[in-house]
Amino acid sequence: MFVDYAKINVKAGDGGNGVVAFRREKYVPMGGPSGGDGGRGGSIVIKADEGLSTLMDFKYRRHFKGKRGSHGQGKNMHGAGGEDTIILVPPGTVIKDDDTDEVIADLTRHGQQVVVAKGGRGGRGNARFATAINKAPSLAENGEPGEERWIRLELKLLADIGLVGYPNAGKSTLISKVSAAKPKIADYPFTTLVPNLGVVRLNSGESFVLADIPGLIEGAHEGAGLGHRFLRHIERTRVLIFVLDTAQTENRDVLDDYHTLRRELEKFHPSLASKPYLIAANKMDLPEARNNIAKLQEKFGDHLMMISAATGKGTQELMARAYQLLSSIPMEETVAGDEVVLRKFHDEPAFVIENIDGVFEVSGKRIEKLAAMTNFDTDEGLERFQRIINRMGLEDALRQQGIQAGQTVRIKNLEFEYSE
Ligand SMILES: Nc1nc2c(ncn2[C@@H]2O[C@H](COP(=O)(O)OP(=O)(O)OP(=O)(O)O)[C@@H](O)[C@H]2O)c(=O)[nH]1
Ligand SMILES: [Mg+2]
Repeated sequence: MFVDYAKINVKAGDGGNGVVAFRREKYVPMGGPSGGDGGRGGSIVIKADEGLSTLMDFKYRRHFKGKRGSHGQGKNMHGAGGEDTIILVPPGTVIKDDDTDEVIADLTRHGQQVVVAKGGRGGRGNARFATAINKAPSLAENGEPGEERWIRLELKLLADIGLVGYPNAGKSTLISKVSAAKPKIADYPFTTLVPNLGVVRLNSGESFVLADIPGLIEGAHEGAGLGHRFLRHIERTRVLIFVLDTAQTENRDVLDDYHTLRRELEKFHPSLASKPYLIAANKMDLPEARNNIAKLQEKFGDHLMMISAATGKGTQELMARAYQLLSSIPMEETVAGDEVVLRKFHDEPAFVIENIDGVFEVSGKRIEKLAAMTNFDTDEGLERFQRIINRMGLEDALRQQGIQAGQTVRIKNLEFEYSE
């Protein structure tokens, strides 16, 4: 089964909690703080692996949860970090944030990888909060929650040359003649339902990858037929071959076919229409084809190659020409390095306040994270929380919104009563 799209949820591991502990030593009634830090949570990493060719695995598994870090322990022992979770995808997979549509990474080569959800850092143990004034703090942080988001995986095949044409034009017949690919061939439209790739080896020893996609019809860019779903698989090709039914076995006009194909490419993405191309005038073994030669020659001149995919006549020459064209175009590097590819962060406000029927709801990643990391069981935890939110400017902002003593402030599942 060929699957080229998936939507998955990734949740990195939470950091382990820091702990409160004190040294116990002989003859020392009250030792210093010795609570260790929690370990970092495991991140979720996506990595390209050439052993894969589809996103089929994600049809059945849509949630990925990272390992959490261990909690800290007494005697200054830090918790162990959670191991990263590695998700393998085929090279050619584009990863997008489902909320923002932003491209997180474009993994084109084997081994490239990107962190899609970062593990939370471990909470600090009380040993880290000791100061000259407070030598025995009973304050420790909880671990930071791991990042979570929905992401989309879109596979765009990595082929050098793409075949485009109407249904029944002979694309699959052609790829089966010039490569080892064995697609289904039949004289009804939309025989090909998913893209086929074939490796073409020229007599000269060179080779390239050819892609055969389902036939295009008018309106394909809007989803007519099957075209739309598969047009993105030729986005990365560097040369196109328009395969035309020169014999017009379906009584259309051969030049109309060509203009429709071009228009569909253009509307799907202008970059498709501007790729270097050749015209393969197919089905030249049929007598009807001869009537159309003159006008094709007039229109395309040098771009035109006459072939019969059925008998193989002219197909080797077409491949050699296509390769020549391909090698004259510089390789476009889509990504630079080998490791982490691209990762964007937004500068978000620390919090947003909404007044819902007199309850002041405070949300925002930073403040929610702080709340999750605070251990409210101790007075010191609560005090520190208040100190930090005031530094963020929360109290001022609440006052600006007209909060009165006795009203409720809610942060996620925590509620506080406001007092001056
Ligand atoms: N006479 C003749 N028939 C051909 C030639 N090439 C393909 N055909 C026939 O045309 C019909 C369609 O061929 P396919 O290769 O399946 O066409 P396609 O372009 O892949 O079609 P879709 O997958 O539907 O888009 C089949 O019956 C082929 O045998 C040719 O050069 N000459
Ligand atoms: Mg086909």
